[in-house]
Amino acid sequence: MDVHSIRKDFYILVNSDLVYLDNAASSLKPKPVIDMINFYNERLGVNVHRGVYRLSHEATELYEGAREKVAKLLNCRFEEVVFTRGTSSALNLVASSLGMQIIELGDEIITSELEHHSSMLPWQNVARKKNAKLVFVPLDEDKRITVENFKKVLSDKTKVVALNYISNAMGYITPIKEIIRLAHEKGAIVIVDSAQAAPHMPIDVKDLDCDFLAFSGHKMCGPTGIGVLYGKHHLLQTMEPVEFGGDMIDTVELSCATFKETPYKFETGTPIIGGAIGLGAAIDYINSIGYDFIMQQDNILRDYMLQEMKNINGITIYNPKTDTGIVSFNIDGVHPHDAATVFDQENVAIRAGHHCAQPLMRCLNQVATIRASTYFYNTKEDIDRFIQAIHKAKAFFDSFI
Ligand code: 7TS
Repeated sequence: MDVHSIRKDFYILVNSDLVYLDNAASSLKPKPVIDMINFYNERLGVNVHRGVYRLSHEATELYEGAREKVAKLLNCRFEEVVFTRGTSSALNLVASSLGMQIIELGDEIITSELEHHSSMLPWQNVARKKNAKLVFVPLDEDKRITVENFKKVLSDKTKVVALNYISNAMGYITPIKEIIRLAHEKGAIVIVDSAQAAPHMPIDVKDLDCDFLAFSGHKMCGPTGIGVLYGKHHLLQTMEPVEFGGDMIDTVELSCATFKETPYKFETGTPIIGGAIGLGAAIDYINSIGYDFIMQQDNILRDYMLQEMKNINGITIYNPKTDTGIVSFNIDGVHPHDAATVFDQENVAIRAGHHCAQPLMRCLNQVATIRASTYFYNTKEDIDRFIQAIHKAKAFFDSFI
């Protein structure tokens, strides 16, 4: 696999000198995905599940075909794939539906300070409404979730465990399989936030044995506005819908209604048709690249980036032992948002901020960090330009001292 030929699929990479290192926020979108979304809009453009005419039948086949692609990607059943707007809405769906049904006074919900807000806040809400307790896995000295520390908070009161698979701010891979095994011994339900994992590593939900898992299309070469909630079939069946209206019903009386089977009872109204079809194309694209290549690129670029960054005095790296291509750092004495303006002048796109992980920022004693995050289309030359931008930012702000 040749990175330079892969880059030709990305308009911005060919037609500008952009160094794109904000992949943890969103990936770039390749031409085959854009073509497929255009195909739906231009050639079909109609609603699904109204299959009396040919166009609608074709759109339905593509929409449901995308669900099949997701099922194959995750190694689950077709009925276990619910399309959502993204990871956030998938995680909210589990909490608002299952969470509100099963959590009772005094129950414990385990999460961590390493979570993206989307993995933590839906459970904060459930805990507040049900007088349950949120319990946080103590992070180790590197701010990692470990099995050992998870055991310290797991108890007979644990009903739900909501954790990330890969941290968006630190790039750590959570030892989730062992955590799931231990949680199941206590009868707890485990929800895995895989927003950062799905783009970068193969996921087998049968092997993990997770109860729920969520990810977004836009971080893995797909469009914005589409995501997936995987749920074990028997659990999805027990869950009540949280949105009511078109498309999700069987029969409607004036004072009651019955609902379709999962996943359709959770996909209210006209679904995210173009989004799902685009996600299907993104899965095909990722499969054509291959997770082996993606992980190899992440490792090569991570090692090179860290090696080069360690040679620079006056920067603090918060996750020098990152497992992925996500590196969080600050230039000593410079606010990350100020530094970000210099990166932008160099046409190097990184993210400066709290990364929707304010509790983690507090653990790091920072208000924000600069985060560089790679994907398979990045090159060592990109990292060189990024390193130069750090030097420029340092020189610029040093001149004020
Ligand atoms: N969980 C993790 C681990 C994430 O990284 C993100 C998005 C989400 C959940 C929410 O996904 P969404 O598609 O619903 O927004 N993370 C980031 C980020 O790190 N920078 O911008 C978005």
